[in-house]
Amino acid sequence: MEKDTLFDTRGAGRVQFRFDDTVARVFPDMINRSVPGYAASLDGISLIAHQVVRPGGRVYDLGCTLGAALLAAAKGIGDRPATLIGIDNSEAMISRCREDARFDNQSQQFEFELCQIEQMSFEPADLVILNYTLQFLPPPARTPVLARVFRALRPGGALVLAEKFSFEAPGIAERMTALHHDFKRAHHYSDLEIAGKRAALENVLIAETRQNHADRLADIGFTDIVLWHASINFGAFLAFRADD
Ligand code: GEK
Repeated sequence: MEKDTLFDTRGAGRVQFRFDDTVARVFPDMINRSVPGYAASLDGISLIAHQVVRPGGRVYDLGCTLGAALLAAAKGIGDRPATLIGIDNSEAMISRCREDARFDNQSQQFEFELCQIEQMSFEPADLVILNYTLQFLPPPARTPVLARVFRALRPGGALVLAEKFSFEAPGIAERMTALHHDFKRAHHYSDLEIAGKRAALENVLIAETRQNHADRLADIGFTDIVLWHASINFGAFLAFRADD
């Protein structure tokens, strides 16, 4: 796995964060060292996929990057046939997925599409995953995307929504940011790298509070909304389209 050094001495030069080829090369290292609980969220996706994906079902991973969440879902689905579709608007990511041998020789069929999540149309689905992706969509686009996801889900189908969270109370926000930075230091990012990445993500990653997310999901019509995973200022919701 190539080590993420994008924000070391060259950090100041990277003005705005983009999911380009330099990020694609180091992505697994970057996300594991930057997102507390990332591996646990993938483990949870396996368990959830095991429960909700029926034989012949369909799974979407929106903002699939290198397809880690799809592989996790496939693990949970086991030998049931299913179609797993990865969507990303980064050419660097989708071309890597298409060449990745891990998506061959499985019971499931994998498809990768280069497109904007905001512009896609969905086929009926058992499970839709947004694993740390919604936070990169412009805020006004978020409700329409989630509403289309809801309509695409079959009754009993589920959404996994993992995000970075913001906090309204300034004291809590400060503490969570300090803990997150300590997490990164513990994973051998320097203060320069932490500051460089933070500046590059400004206005690119726009986090919302847990309450905002939960309220929006409920307004759209999701039921049994639960925060099933949390680690410092990151976490994941599970939400269902009720059975008819
Ligand atoms: C994982 N889910 O490893 N349309 C399509 N893709 C987009 C859009 C958009 N509008 N905006 C951002 N992306 C992955 C991790 S990373 C999260 C998800 C992170 C894509 C973007 O190109 C990137 O690949 C992904 O969303 C976000 O489980 O790096 O913190």
